Amino acid sequence: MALTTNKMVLHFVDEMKQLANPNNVIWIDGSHEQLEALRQEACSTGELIKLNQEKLPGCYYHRSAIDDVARVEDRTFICSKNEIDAGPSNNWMAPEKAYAMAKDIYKDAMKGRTMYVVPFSMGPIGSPFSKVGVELTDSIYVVLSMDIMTRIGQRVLDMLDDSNDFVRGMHSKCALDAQKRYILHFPEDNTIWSMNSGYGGNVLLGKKCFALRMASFQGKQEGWLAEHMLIIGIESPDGEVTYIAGAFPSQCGKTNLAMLIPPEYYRKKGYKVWTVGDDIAWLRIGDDGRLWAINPENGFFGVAPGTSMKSNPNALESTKKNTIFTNVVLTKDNTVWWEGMDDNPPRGALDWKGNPWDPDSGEPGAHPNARFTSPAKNCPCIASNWEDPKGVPLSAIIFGGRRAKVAPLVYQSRDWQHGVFVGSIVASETTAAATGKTGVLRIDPFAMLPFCGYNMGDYWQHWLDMGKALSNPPKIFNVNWFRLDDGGNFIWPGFGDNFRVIDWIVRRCKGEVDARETAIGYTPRTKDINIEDMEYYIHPGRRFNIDAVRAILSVGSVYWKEILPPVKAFYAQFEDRLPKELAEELLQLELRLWLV
Ligand code: GTP
Ligand code: SPV
Ligand code: MN
Repeated sequence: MALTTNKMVLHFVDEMKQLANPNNVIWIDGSHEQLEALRQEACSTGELIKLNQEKLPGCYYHRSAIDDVARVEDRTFICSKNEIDAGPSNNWMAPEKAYAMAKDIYKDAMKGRTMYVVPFSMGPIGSPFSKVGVELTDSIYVVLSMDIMTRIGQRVLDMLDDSNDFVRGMHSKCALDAQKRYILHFPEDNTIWSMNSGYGGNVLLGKKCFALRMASFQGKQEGWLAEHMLIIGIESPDGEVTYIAGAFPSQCGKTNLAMLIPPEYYRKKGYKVWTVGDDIAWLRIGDDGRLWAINPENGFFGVAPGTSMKSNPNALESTKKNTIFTNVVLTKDNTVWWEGMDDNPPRGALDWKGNPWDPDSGEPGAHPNARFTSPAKNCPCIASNWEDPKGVPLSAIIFGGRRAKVAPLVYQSRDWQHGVFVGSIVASETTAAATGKTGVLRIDPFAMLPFCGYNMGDYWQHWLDMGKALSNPPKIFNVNWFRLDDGGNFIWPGFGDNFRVIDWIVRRCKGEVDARETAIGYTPRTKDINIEDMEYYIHPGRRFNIDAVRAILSVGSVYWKEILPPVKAFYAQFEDRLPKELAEELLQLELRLWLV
C-alpha cells in the first residue's frame, strides 16, 4: 500500500510501474520487521549469504556480477537540455534520446519481479540542509544497502509531505547486460535512471548520482556546494575541535584519513580525531561568514582491501556488525577476508567470484574494489555531533591525489582564488573504483571529474563566487601521501602518520606557525613537520629523518613544468566557460616556476 498521498510521488511510482511492469510494488516503511523479511528473502534466493552471526552479527555477504564491479564512467551521462551545460568533461546525451533509449531498456524489465519504493533522505531527517529522494529498484541488495547508507522509510515521506522537491531515482538490474548499462542523470528534471548494473556506485542512487551529480547542480542554483569530501574534527589537548574537509579521488585515502588514529606521541598529549563523514560533504555559508559542512550519508561504502587493524582499525571495527560485504573472500566458517587484512589468508575459502580459492595461486581472493557497507554509528571515532543539523564549521579544505612524483607532501594556497586553482589542477593516478585502466595519471579537478553534474567551468566559477561570499573562508591546502622513491616505495609512511601533516595544517589555521613561500604556494619549514617518535619504515634500520622530510617537501620545479601542458590542454576545452581568474592563476604559476 502506498505510504503517502503526495501526488507527485504517486504519479512517479505509477509511471515507472507502467513501464517496467513489476509483479507487485512494495513500499519500504523502514521497519525492522520489513527489512528482516527482505534479508530472509534475499538469503533464500542467494542474493545474500548470511554470515557467521556469532562473529559478525547482522552481517551479510553479496557478490555482484563478474563484469559489474565498479562505476562505469564511460556509460554515465549528464542529460541536460544543452550539451554545453554538461560541459566537456561529462558524457552528454540529449534528454529525449536518453529517455527513449532507456524506456526501451526498462520496458517490462521488472516482469516477474517486485518493485521496491525506497523513500530516502540525504542528511539528517529534519535538517534544513537535507534533501529527499525516492528510489525505485528491483534489487533487495539495493534496498538493504540504502537502509545503511541513507535514512529511509515512512519518516522521509512525512518530512517530504506534499512537496515536489524530491529526486526521482529509477533503478533496474534488467538483465545485467553490460552493453546496455547506463547511468543517466537529468538534472533539470530531478531524475536519475540507472539500468543493467548491481554495483554500489551505479545503483545506490543516493550516493554519487544524487549527493554529488544532482546536488552539485542544485547547489549551483541555490548557492551551496556538493563535494567529494571527507569531514573530520581534530581535537587538541585543550578540547578545541578544528574541522577539516578533504577531497581526494576515489580510492585515494578519504576513508582512511576520516578515521585516522594519531601516532602515540600525539595521543599521549591528548590529540584526537573524530569522523564526521568519509566521502561526501554538502557545504553552505553560515551567518558567521564561515563554510559549514554536513555529511549527507548515514554509512560508509568503504574499500575493503588494505583495511586492517594496522592501517584503519576504526573502519575494521565499523564492519563488525550490521554490515554488507561485497566481492570479498568468503571463508569456510562464513566470515570474510581480503588482501591486506592480515598475513593469514584463509584456506578452503571461496573467492569473490564464488570459486574455490588458493591463496598461493597468485590471484587475489577479493576484488580490488571489494567494499563494505557499514552504518556510520558503528564507527568508534564517530563525532558526537556528526548528525548536527547545522553541520560543522570548516577551518581548512585539503585537496590531494595519488601522485608518484611531482606533488610535495603538503602545501598551502595563497588565498581562496589560488586555492580554487589548486583544486582545479588536482591530478591523480586512476584506481579500481571505476572501470578502465588503473595507474593512468589524469586531471581530476576537486576529485569531482566523474561527479560534477554540470559544466565544470561553471563549477569553478561557482567556487570563486562562494569565496567572495565568505568573510571567514577555510584555508586551502594540497597533500600527497603517495610519492614514491626511485625504488618504487612510498616515501611517506602515511595513515596515522598523516596526522603530522594535519597538525601543521591546524597550526597554520590557528596562526601558530609560519611557512616558506615557494612558486606553488606555502610549504612547511622542514623543522615544522614533527617527526618525533616516528617509527622505522621501508628501508630496515633507516629512520625517517630530517633529510627525508626535506626531500618529500621539495617542490621539484622540473616536474611542475611537465604538468602545465596537460593542465593547459584540460583548461582549453572549457573555452569561454573557463573563469579568467583561473587562466590568470595558471599564467602566474608559470611565471613563478620559470623564475625559480
Ligand atoms: P573511495 O571510497 O573510493 O572514495 O576511496 P577513499 O578515498 O575513501 O580511499 P580509502 O581510504 O579507502 O583508501 C584507498 C586505498 O589507499 C587503500 O588501499 C588504502 O590502504 C590506501 N591508502 C589510504 N591512505 C593511505 C596513505 O596515507 N598512504 C598510502 N600509501 N596508502 C594509503
Ligand atoms: C568512489 O568510487 O568514489 C566511491 C565508491 O566512493 S562509489 O559509491 O562506487 O562511487
Ligand atoms: Mn568516494
